[in-house]
Amino acid sequence: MNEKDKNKQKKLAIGNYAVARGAFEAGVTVSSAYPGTPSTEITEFLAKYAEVTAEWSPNEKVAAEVGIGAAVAGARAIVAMKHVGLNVAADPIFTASYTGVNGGLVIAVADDPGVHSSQNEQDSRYYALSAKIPMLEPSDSQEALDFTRLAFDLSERYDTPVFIRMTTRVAHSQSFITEGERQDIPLKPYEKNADKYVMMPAGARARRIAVEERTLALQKDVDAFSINRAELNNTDLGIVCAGGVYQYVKEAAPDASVFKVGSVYPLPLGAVAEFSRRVKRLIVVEELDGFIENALKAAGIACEGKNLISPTGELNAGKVRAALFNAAVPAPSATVGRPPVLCPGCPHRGMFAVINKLRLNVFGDIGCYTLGAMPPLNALDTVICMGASIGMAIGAEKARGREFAKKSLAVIGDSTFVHSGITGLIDAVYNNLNTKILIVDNSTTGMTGHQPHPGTGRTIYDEPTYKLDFADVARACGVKNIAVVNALDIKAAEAEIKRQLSLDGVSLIIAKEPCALLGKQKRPPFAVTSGCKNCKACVRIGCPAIVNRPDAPVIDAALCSGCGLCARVCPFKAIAGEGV
Ligand SMILES: Cc1ncc(C[n+]2csc(CCOP(=O)(O)OP(=O)(O)O)c2C)c(N)n1
Repeated sequence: MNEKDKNKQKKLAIGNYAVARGAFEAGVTVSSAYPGTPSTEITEFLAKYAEVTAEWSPNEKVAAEVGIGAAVAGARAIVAMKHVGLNVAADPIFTASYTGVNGGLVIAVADDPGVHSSQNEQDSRYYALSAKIPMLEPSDSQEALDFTRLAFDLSERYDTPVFIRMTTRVAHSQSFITEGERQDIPLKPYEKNADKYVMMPAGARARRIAVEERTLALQKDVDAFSINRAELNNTDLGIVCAGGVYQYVKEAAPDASVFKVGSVYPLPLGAVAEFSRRVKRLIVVEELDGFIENALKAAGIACEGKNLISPTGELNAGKVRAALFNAAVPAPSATVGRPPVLCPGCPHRGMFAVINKLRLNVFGDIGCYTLGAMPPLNALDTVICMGASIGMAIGAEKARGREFAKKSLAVIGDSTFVHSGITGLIDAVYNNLNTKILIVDNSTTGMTGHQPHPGTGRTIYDEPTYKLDFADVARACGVKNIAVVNALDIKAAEAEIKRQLSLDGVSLIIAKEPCALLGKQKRPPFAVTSGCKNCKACVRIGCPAIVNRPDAPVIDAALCSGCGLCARVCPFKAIAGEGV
């Protein structure tokens, strides 16, 4: 094929598409995940292949178990999650390292340096080290495709799950890929093998030795993997790097010699040692912690790294240039920062207006409703991780007593309640507490782009399925005080929340109203009338459609979704529209 024909076959793709494509080409038949930025699209793309059965699982632990089960049953399987999802899935994954696989198993994990859309900036590479699971890190979309294919081969060759580590930039940046053919990988036989798959102490002790042997074998072979390569150039400076950082290094230091690490665990220590002997000065350029640097130093390879480069935040070519050559750090671009806000018409907004009016202690959770913590609502006291609202409300009640619970609320989204809220609810009932819980049910996983979940009654393929009823769940868990309110009818919701707070025992209030961006929620816009006294009550709900002019607020008709919340909070009935 000539160059022109080859170029014709190239297409632009984001890294996450390339991971999905690589898995497809590797013959994957099972894909499971819980959504999370920046990993979500991997599974959305995989669901488009007829040869793959994909699912949104209720959380990452279940997703990992589905993948492990599929691999043990002989299929090639891929599980995807964001970095914090790996915390949730860590339990099965650590032991799957012991059992090994049958069909290949790849776990794609996407880190978020710079905390663009997460609650922390943790570095997943430590999971590879700690669980003794190989981890490959691509630096662009073509590598994302190729490394994913390779990961399946390694998984089967070394009998281990394999991580693909993505970061926000690689996951969401577009670069050219050339697609290949799908491999025809027959299902491997299902074999009963309790010594390998039943991890009781005696069996686990034996498999623990197998893990060490596998790690030694990998460590021996990894220097020769072609994904680890030295690019010799000017030998005054040698740089070791991996993943997206490789692109920054090539731009910032085009003349330097570079060792590009493809497998961040195990690291190609022999090959890097060889490289280090050829260069005068060796610097590890890596985002987040000095993971590679520390490993090199432990192996006796002298290098620099975190003495020059911050362990916090996302790197870019400018920052790398500044660190390597003592250059000035380029000024950030002149774009005006826009803090995230709840959308116009978001049903969560009304609930926060009520919560603020009642002056409650609020244990928050993760989802669009986390934005209730932003001004002018400032309605959340805590946000830690998915599901934590209920557990933390329980802890606060234990610390401060039952009456404190009657002035407190755990606020949790519908997807988050399924993900990891139900066990907290059971805890509250089991321990005879007063915990008050508000599910803000907008019928979708809003934050990550509208994925369905078990409470929506739709699958990843938009097929109908059993719709989990949260009131039924609560009843089955032993909750006596259950109420369902309309999230837009804030007067009735306020009365019900007040009533529930006054009751003894656990309460679950479900505030229902679909996300304003779902389907056709748009109603005719509202408008401020001449009765406005400019009291700013409507401005305080923080709707982006309300423009705070000095003489009187104005509603931007192009942004207004017609939810009517502003009209409901207006004490002078000076906002007109339909239905209020
Ligand atoms: C362990 C973990 N997995 C995934 C995410 C990504 N994530 C943040 S919020 C969220 C769910 C939000 O859905 P929901 O609770 O229904 O609230 P909504 O955004 O719709 O208001 C997800 C998947 C995360 N932060 N942590």
